[in-house]
Parts: sequence; C-alpha cells; structure tokens
Amino acid sequence: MERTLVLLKPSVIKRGLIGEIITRFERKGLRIIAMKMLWMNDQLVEEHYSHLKDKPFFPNLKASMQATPVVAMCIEGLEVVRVVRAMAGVTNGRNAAIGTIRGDYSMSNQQNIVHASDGVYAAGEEIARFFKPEEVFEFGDLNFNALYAVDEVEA
Ligand code: FUP
Repeated sequence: MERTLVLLKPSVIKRGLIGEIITRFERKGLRIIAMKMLWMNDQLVEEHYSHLKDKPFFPNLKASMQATPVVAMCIEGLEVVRVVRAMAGVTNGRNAAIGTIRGDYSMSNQQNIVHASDGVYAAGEEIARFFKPEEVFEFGDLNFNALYAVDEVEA
C-alpha cells in the first residue's frame, strides 16, 4: 500500500483547524499510520525545502514553517500520493479549486495549510525524514473491504 507525508502547517495550528483537516483525510478513506507534533528546526526546513533554498521567498517560508510546531502524518492508501495532492489542490490557495483543502481554507501562496509529497520517491524520503521506522505503524487490513474492491487491495 502506498504512503505519503502530510504536514499541517503553522497556520493550521494557529487557526485551530487541526481536527478539521485531519477529518478530511479520514473521511476520504485514508489511513493515518503515523502522526506527531514537532518544531521544524533549521536543518529540517532546509532539507525539506532544499529545492527552494535559492528562492527570494525562502527566508519567509522558513520563518512561516517555524512559527509554531507542525503536525506530521504518514498516510496510507491506494495511489495515496496522487490522491492527497488532488485533495490539497494547487500551491496558491487563491488559485486552488473550491472543494480542495487549499481552496477551502487558504487565501495564500505560502500559508497554504498542508504540505503533501509530490511523488512516490519523494514520499519515501520525506517519511524517513520525519519518522523513525518504529513510529510508523502496521495494523493489518482492518476495514479494507469497506474501502476497496478485493482485487484492488490484492493488486
Ligand atoms: P507544493 O508542492 O504545492 O507545496 O509547492 P512547492 O514545493 O512549489 O512550494 C513549497 C512551498 O513554498 C509552498 F507550500 C509555499 C511556498 N511558496 C511560497 O512561499 N512562495 C511561492 O511563490 C511559491 C511557494
């Protein structure tokens, strides 16, 4: 089963939206298999956003990610990387479609509620960056038969 990393950014913590955003992933039928609150130190922000470190907005981005702790989650499901990116919507909340998380909760390019891994390879790296192996839980198939067709889960 595929896995992705989601971060609830400081604007979520400041606005008291942690529960609302988590609920959207649970309602979709995705499974949270790891979760913690943590401060992102300089090294963690610089690694996580290394592709943006030369951008003029990087200092502001870094400060915004360190304004409060973040909530990190590892989420599991079929094609979950693509599904969660679709749920998040495009980067800028003002452009994100209504019905997406950013489209429903954000008016900003930077205070855009969630981070979601942008590919399966990146997801593996990001999960390992935020979680030790023993912090990611395996708990059997539970309600898979309510969420997926049998042949989808076996595939
Ligand atoms: P995304 O994959 O949608 O999170 O987008 P990026 O990796 O391109 O950007 C990561 C973060 O950089 C965004 F979530 C917010 C921030 N950003 C800005 O602050 N200004 C910009 O012009 C673009 C991105």
